[in-house]
Parts: sequence; C-alpha cells; structure tokens
Amino acid sequence: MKKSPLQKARATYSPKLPVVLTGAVEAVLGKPTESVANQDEIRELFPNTYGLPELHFEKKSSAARQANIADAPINVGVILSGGQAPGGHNVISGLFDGIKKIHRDSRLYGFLMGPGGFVDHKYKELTADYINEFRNTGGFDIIGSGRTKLETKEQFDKGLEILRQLNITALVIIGGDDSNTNAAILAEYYKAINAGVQVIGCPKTIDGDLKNDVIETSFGFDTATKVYSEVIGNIQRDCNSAKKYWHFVKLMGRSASHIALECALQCQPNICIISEEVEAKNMTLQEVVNGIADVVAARAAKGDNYGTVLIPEGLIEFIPAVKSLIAELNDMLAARADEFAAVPAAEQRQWVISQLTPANAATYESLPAGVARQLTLDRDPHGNVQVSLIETEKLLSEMVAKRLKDMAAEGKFNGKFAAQHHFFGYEGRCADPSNFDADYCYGLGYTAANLIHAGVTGYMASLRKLTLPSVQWIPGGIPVTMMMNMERRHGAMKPVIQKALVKLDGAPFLKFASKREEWAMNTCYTYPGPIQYFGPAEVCDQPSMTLKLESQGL
Ligand code: FBP
Repeated sequence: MKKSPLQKARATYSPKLPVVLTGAVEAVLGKPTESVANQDEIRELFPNTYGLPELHFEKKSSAARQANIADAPINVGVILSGGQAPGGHNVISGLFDGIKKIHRDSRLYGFLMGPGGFVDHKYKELTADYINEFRNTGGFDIIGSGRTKLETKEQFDKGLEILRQLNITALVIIGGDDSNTNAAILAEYYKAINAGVQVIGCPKTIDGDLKNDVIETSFGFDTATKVYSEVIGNIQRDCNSAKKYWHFVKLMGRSASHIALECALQCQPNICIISEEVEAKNMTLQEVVNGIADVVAARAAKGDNYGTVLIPEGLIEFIPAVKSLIAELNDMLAARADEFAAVPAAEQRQWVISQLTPANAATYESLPAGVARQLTLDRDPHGNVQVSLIETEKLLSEMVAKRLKDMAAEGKFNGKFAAQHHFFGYEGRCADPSNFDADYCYGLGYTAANLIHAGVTGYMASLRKLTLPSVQWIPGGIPVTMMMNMERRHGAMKPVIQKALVKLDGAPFLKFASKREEWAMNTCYTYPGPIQYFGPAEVCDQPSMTLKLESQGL
C-alpha cells in the first residue's frame, strides 16, 4: 500500500499512555452502582450484572508487581459497531498491546464488518504486522464495521459457537449507545448461562452523545469536530471575502447537537441552531426559519448580505410537532411494516395520512413531500430515522428565502439573499485521529485489556480527567447498567443507555448563548485551521472546547 509522507510520519507516533497503565495495575473497586433511572426495571432485567461497582486502576505496589502477568494467554475478540469514528484503529492497537503485555501469547481476533461478522463467524486474526499498518490512522477498515443489531438469543448463541471454537474468553464491543446497550445485554446473557465469556464496551461515536458523569466523552468527537471546524473556518473566510453568500451548513450528529455546538464555539458563526433548545422552547419549524430570516434582515440593514448558519443534522426530530409525528410513525411502522410495504409507492403518502391521528396527520401534510416521505423510509437497524438523508440545510434556506420575500413586501427586508449549502459528516468520520483521540483511543483499548485481566464483565472502558495531559488520565471501568434507563423503542419499553443531549444549563451551551447575539450581528469568525499532529502542545494536544467547558469545576 503506497503511503503519503504524512502517513509515514504519523505511523511513528507513540500514543501517550496514562502513567498508571505503564506498569502492573490493580483494580480498586468503588461503591455498588444504580442505573440513572428506572432502577427496579433495570435490576430485574440484569440480575447478574446490575449494581456492580465502578472501578479504577492504580499502579501496583512494587512488592506485588509480578502478579500482573497472567498464567495463561487470553484470546480476545473485537467488534467495531456502527458509524466510523476517528481512533478505532488505536483502540484495537491498544487492546492488542495490552493483552500481549498481560501474556505474550495472547491472541486477538477481529470480527469482520461489525456484529454481523460475529454472528456469521467471519473473522480475522489480528497479528502485530497487520496491526502496525493501522496505528494512528483513521477509518475502521482494519476489520470493517456494520450496523447489524446484536439482540437475539439466537445471535448470542451463534456468536458463542465461534468464541468457543477460537477459545475466546472476552469480547470487546466498540460502539455507540445502542451497541453498548447490546453489549450489556450480551454480558448479562453470557453470565446467566455461565458461558465463561466477558464482554467489555468502548465509547465510540463522533456524535458525542455517549457521555455522562463517568464517561467524559466518546472517541472520535474531538477529531471530527476539528475537521468540520477547519472547513467551516475556510468557508467563513470565503464568505467574508466575497461577502455575497449565506452558507447553510448541516453537521452530522443524528440526534444531539454537540457537534454543531462545538463547531460554533470553535468558529463563531452568525447563527447556530441547537435542536435541544428548539425542543425546550417548543418551537415550530416556521419559528426557526423566522429567527434565521430576522438575522439575515438585520445584517442586510448594515449592508452585510452574507453569513453562516450551522444546522444540526437531528434538528427535524426535535421540533415538537415533528417529534410527535415520528414517534407515532415509529410505532405504526414497527407494527405494520408489511402492510405499509404493500401499499403502492404513489399511494403511501395518502395511506400514512389516513392512519395517523389528526394532529400528526396535519404536521405530516405540512412538510415538504420529500421530507415527509423520508420520515417513513430507511430506518437503521435500531429503528432510528436516518436523518442524515434529510436535506435540512436546503429545506431551511428555501423557507428563509420565502420568508424574506414576505418581509421585503412588508418593507422589512431590503437586501440580497443567495444561499450555498453544505453537509459535513462523512468528511470527518475517518480522519486520522487528533493527538487527543490517538491517545484516548489507545488508552481505552489498553484499559479494556486490563478490565479483561481483572475478570469483570458488563463494563465500559473509561479514562477520566481528560483535560489533563494524557499521561495523567485515570483508567478504569464503569458498569454499563449504571448508564441505563427505560425508553420506548419499536413500540415497546426497552433498557437503553441514556443518550446525552446538549444541556441547556451546561457550560458549553451557556458560553454559546452568551455570545451568539454578538456573533449574529458582527462578523467575529475564527479560523481554527487543520488538525496539527506535530508541534507545540497548545496547538496539537488541545481537547475539544466542549470537554474543557464541561470539565470546569470538576
Ligand atoms: P454512530 O452513532 O453509530 O457512531 O454513528 C453516528 C453517525 O455518524 C451519525 O452522525 C449519522 O447520522 C449516522 O452515523 C450516519 O449513518 P450511516 O453511516 O449509516 O450513513
């Protein structure tokens, strides 16, 4: 494989491992835990893995040093699940190095193309030479990823066959909230049947919504937002040079607006919509549009017929009326998928309208036909609407143009409005990890190896104190059941890891809210520039602003 000069140089980077992990460690157990909500239901569903204690690793005293080496090798399986996120290859490298340190004959097997490879027995042994090709690189191509939902007893039993065949006694699942939920269910099942297989999770997703009091961030968020911020900065320079376009930029993040918020903090655009605020204020789509149009008109009055608008991918689902519509559609389509599929495509719109309750039918009818149709199609295997396929940036700019026309007729807008559209998502998901993500991921993998050695199951690898230099991070494990609550999925209540949405009383949002009026009217763009891998720490090793602001006071 031909490598670019940067690829070659980057391959030599040694992730900075937390100092605790550089020698023999011991697991220090904390207090028993409770789930974040619905404790009785979750306890009943996870009788073997509920209430486990948090744990963290400390360096072993010198007297006990030798004992960290296992008597026998450990065979471990690893799965990459869901959307790509920068750093996945380093999790696998860290896991590999970690289990080799514990016993040099340990082996690592990667299941191919996500959980599907586990069920279908498609795997590859990951050797040192093979792994070396992928260190510090972006992407998940080392073994591939997939969105097969691992949830049935048949799948678990089928997977167990291959684990037994390869003598694998621990499985590491690298995924987002849904995949880690399923990892917890698998851990519970294997424990219940005494399968002798540990299951460990790792927090992955560029969306940044798998985090809580104990998991400070998911990996990939840092790099992806830096890539998007670079490009938004470039667009803002262009915008400020030509002074003739309004740029509507949609940013990935299926549900939460963390990515848009982080990019806003980095780039200081004129407008950034935060879905969680739209929901809290019970805003309609038209009110969101009016808000944008007001800023366009106010800037035009100063002679500034240009600007930037950041739009979170998940916005449409947070508009309360649309949210209620999607909830009804989810339940209806889950229960009557075959009936819906049998309706000819040309008649599906009318069929859906006739089946919905009046308020939701009215909302459905009011949406542009393309958007409405999208809401009935293409759910991912977890039942989520694929919001990345909805062109919200175009929808909003078209509605803003219409609104400005009305305002012009009323004498409230006297300017020009020309829009450009962008969607940034896939551009950042496979970027070479920033130093933060390279270190974080390698450390997570290494921590997972130590959790396996500690004999636990149903835990997620964790590193804490992430705004300190990476050598000072604190490795440990968090019982996954601790992050769970009950939510409605596919028409039924299910135990799931609680998704972290943007908190409107949290430091990142408050910082943004305190600045946005100034950013709207004045041109205060910042230009973060590309990720730097080599150079001074203040340029290369900075964590996201979200993480920094959230950690204040910790
Ligand atoms: P995960 O939650 O699996 O990490 O994926 C996140 C994400 O990148 C979202 O931001 C986006 O909506 C979705 O994946 C796109 O999915 P796909 O890769 O299937 O197009």
